[in-house]
Amino acid sequence: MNVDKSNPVMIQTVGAGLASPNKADALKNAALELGFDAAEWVSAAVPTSDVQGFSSWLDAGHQAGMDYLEKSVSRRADVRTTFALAQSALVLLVSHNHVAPEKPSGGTRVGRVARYAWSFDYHTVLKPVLQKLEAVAADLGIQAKACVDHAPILERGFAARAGIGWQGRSSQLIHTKLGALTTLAVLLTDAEPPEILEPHADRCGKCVACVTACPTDAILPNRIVDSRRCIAYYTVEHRGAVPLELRAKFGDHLFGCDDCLDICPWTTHAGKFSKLLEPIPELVYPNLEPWFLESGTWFEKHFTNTAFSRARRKGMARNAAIVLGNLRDENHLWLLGQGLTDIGWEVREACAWALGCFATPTALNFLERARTDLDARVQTTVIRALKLEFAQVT
Ligand code: B12
Ligand code: SF4
Ligand code: SF4
Repeated sequence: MNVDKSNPVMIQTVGAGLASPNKADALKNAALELGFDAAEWVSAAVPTSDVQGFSSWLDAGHQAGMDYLEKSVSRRADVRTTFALAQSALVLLVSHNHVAPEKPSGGTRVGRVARYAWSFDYHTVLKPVLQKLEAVAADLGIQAKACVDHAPILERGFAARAGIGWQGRSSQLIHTKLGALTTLAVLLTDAEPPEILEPHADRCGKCVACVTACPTDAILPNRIVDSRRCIAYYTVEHRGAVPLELRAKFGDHLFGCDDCLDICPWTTHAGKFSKLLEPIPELVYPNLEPWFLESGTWFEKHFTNTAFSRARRKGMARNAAIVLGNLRDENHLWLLGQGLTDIGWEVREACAWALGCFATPTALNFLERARTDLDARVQTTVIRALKLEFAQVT
């Protein structure tokens, strides 16, 4: 992939011109008052080295099936393609280091959900707050456009250059007080950046805890993540079947994965707080049963404005089947038997694998009935399961 080898994109001063330190401070303070846990200014120029780093990551295929990333290189290289007036950015950080709520009663509630998905979708929750911040900026005579995740911006690069934290070995942005469990947002503005902090020093030292904790060895030596091995990728973004060789390593990860963030000493020392994002018990401990029993329409209605909606019912039922296979609790066999008749081939295939993990008479009985599944992908897994190829011994 070709990228511009010239210097960082030079952005001409237009629009609001020099932001007086007072205006810059006022906007930063407004962000903190609105509930963001940290905010720092940075220039909107993107260094060529970051674009090259992103391009090499793509060239190596680390984006797995996230094809949309490949189409966005030039837009990521110059944020003026997102906001023509961009001169500077106020980088915003919000903690999702929640205290776990109480578990609701009833249903089948097993499997771990990553903390960012414990609250209503952060894109939706943060939108009105960011709109308020845009309005404050307008009152200060600054034009601004807020971006959270969806815009083609190398957000962690912006955050690191703003000095708000550093990219740890996990590739996550780490903040000394908030740790690694944070969400990033960027407010692009037409103000010339005020005095900018030095990029944060790397505070990983000799620690390699995140690399060791990753169940699937997805963190590479050069501080990047290979999505083709990452549980967060498979459980959130990936459609279809999950590679067989990774499934046992998923353990009880139902949606997303925080293993490399939880283990980080900066997270373990961080206080637990989340002002803007509130955990919802039904998202922290979801009942897996309706994912096997109800329709996609039911799912969309119940999980609208949640991160689960990205994986859809079929993705969540597939993830649940893998968790149930890894847990091997006989009380869950009926759900996997039910899943063998699912409309989605990926759900039936994952259930066949999971029943193969049990390899008990009841599980094999369910599998016998699925031998004639019309989908070749499902049938292959059923036959392998019946040959006890997936049987897990404890
Ligand atoms: C694609 C994506 C993923 C992918 C790939 C993850 C990855 N590490 O790249 C998958 C689906 C696996 C994923 C998982 C998760 N994600 Co994600 N993801 C993104 C997304 C949309 C793009 C990230 C990206 O561009 N990756 C490609 C790599 C190469 O980019 P990068 O890590 O930012 O690399 C920069 C530098 O390393 C540098 N660089 C890279 N190589 C080199 C080489 C050289 C020589 C140089 C100089 C520089 C350099 O350039 C890059 C740009 O600055 C961002 C949102 C956004 N728009 O940025 C969220 C984002 C990174 N994700 C986020 C989160 C929370 C997660 C999860 C924790 C969710 C979960 N609990 O399940 C996991 C964490 C996994 C992990 N350890 O990274 C947050 C991170 C917040 C933070 N504090 O850092 C973001 C910023 C979303 C947000 N708005 O909050 N994610
Ligand atoms: S999110 Fe999980 S699977 Fe992905 S890199 Fe971190 S620990 Fe590994
Ligand atoms: S766990 Fe250790 S190596 Fe990984 S990001 Fe945290 S401090 Fe850095």
